[in-house]
Amino acid sequence: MQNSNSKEAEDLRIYQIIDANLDRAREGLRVLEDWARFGLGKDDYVTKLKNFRQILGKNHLEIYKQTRNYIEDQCKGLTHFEQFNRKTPEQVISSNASRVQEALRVIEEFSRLHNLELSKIASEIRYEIYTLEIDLLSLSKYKNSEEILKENDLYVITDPKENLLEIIESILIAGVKIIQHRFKTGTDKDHLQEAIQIRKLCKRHNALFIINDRVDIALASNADGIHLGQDDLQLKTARKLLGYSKIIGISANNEIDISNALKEGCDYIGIGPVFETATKKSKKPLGIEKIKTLTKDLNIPWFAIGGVTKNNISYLKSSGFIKFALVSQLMNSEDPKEDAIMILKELSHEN
Ligand code: TZP
Ligand code: MG
Repeated sequence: MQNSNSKEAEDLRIYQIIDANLDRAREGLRVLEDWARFGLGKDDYVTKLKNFRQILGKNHLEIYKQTRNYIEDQCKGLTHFEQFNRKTPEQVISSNASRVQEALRVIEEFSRLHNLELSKIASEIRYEIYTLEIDLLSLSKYKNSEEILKENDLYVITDPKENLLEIIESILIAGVKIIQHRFKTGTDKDHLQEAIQIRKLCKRHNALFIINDRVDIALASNADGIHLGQDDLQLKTARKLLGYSKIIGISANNEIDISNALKEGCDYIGIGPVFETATKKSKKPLGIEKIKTLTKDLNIPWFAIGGVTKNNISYLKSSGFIKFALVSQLMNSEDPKEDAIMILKELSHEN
């Protein structure tokens, strides 16, 4: 049987553990809260995280605080090399969410005997943090993709080519930041394999990778988003399957389709064909004036598509168009890198 002195000493050691872990959990929550606030501007998540911090603060009893230096902590100031590897906000979110989860688990275990209320609170918050971590990561990924779409005016779509990967690599080196994989013939197996390879190249160059038509291939290749035409899956179905971390783009060429796409929450629109194009012979060109009318109140990114070339892009720009999507100009180019550099220069904001 434990005598009363050793029981008291044990309690103090437990209180010290709880004290340290309440601090740890609250610090980690603060990191997540600040990212939700300044990084994402998500008030609902800020409120939730603040509330967790306050609940833990209220339960940080004086008896725990008084044990802070009860036993000298020999491990104080120890760091782990992984701490220095955290470069992106996503890494910071993941490691701080883990920090909170671990600290809460320790509190849950050690407070069970003498403070069941705190043990239950720690357990409840820990479960909420598992979901919240995924939400914050999805929101961060989505925000990053949204920014790439907003900041870049050239969107390149692929065509089947023997040396497709080479072409893509050279235009990524040139500075293209948005690639759509358009794969209309061939097997699903080849489709996915090619998508995975392009995805790797895009990731290396920090470029957005979008899949045309196929939500399953987008998921399997871990693409950043999907592009859907009017005959493809509906946006709301794609959203259900893809979740909120992925970009969804829509092809639209009339008022109704544009208005529906906006209502359903699409992230960008491809509008065209501007001119006649061999890549999509079946579609009647809209022409510049019609596109101007369709887009006059549009306040999400939209890309003019169809017959856009290095020779007409500055004219289109002077007509008020800002963003462009193109296939053949770069896919059939003798020198895709040089052409991409030239077009990007043409589209740069200094011009
Ligand atoms: N959607 C409308 S026009 C078009 C698509 C996919 C094809 C554009 O291809 P190109 O070669 O840039 O004219
Ligand atoms: Mg389609």
